[in-house]
Amino acid sequence: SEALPGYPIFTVNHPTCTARIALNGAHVMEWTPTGHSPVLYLSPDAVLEPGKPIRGGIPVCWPWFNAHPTDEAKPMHGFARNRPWTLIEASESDSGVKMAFVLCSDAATRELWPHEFEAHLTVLLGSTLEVSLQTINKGSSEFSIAEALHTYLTVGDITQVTVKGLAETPYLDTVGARAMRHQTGDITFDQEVDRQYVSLATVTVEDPALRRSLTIEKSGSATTVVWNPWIEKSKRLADLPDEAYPHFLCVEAANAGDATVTVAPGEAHVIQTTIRL
Ligand code: TA6
Repeated sequence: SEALPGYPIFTVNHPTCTARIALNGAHVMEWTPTGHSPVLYLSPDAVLEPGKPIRGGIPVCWPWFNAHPTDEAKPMHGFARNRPWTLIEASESDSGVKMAFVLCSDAATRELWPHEFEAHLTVLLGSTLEVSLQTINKGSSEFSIAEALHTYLTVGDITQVTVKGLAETPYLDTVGARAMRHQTGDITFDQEVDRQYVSLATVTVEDPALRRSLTIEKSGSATTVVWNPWIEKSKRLADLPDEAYPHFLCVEAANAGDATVTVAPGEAHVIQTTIRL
């Protein structure tokens, strides 16, 4: 792991890919399949400090998405991305590297969310990237979660990108006054986009500037969030350069909005995203 005192970062060097994963938030920071340029976007201004979310890679937004439903003082996107997880497995095969992390309820999490849980993040790093988040209810009453694997993808030029797979899909537009709208045709970008699509579908990101297409498959996810902050919002984000927005797009496997997931005692729920070139 990298020399950042008190902030372990695991570096993966495998014939199929290189990657970096921070213990803070079990956060996949970077993934670069061999022979390709980096697929995940990591802000050069990302803050790498315990307890802080990392701008880029795949933030684990859990057990709520965006602001806490009733208490604005609680952290945006839940607490999983701000907590130190525990590495419980790291293994290698010809196809890549598997790493598994766990976050268990404790006094600190109970302050924020009064439920007993285990959260398991499993990452398969190879020529494709597969990230699974399993929620286990270890308590005696059911609980509901909202969540997202908040993937930041590197793109060459957002103004040339086309997102396919969400045509004719309803979505919650959260830019300005929140409103339900209907997607006609492919998604293109000429302003801030922050949309929660009600969709189980596989999404393709066509990026002519980098001459590549990325395919984002999902399971256990009823929502696909598509976000680019554009100029004004980028200027309000201290950990993102103002001129960075043309070079990334978030396509997130999520359960957000009305698609919260209820987990009964002793039961488990899994959300997964797979990224392939
Ligand atoms: O995924 C889209 C979104 O909800 C945006 O509204 C924006 O807030 C983004 O997440 C980033 O949130 P963060 O707390 O990481 O700055």
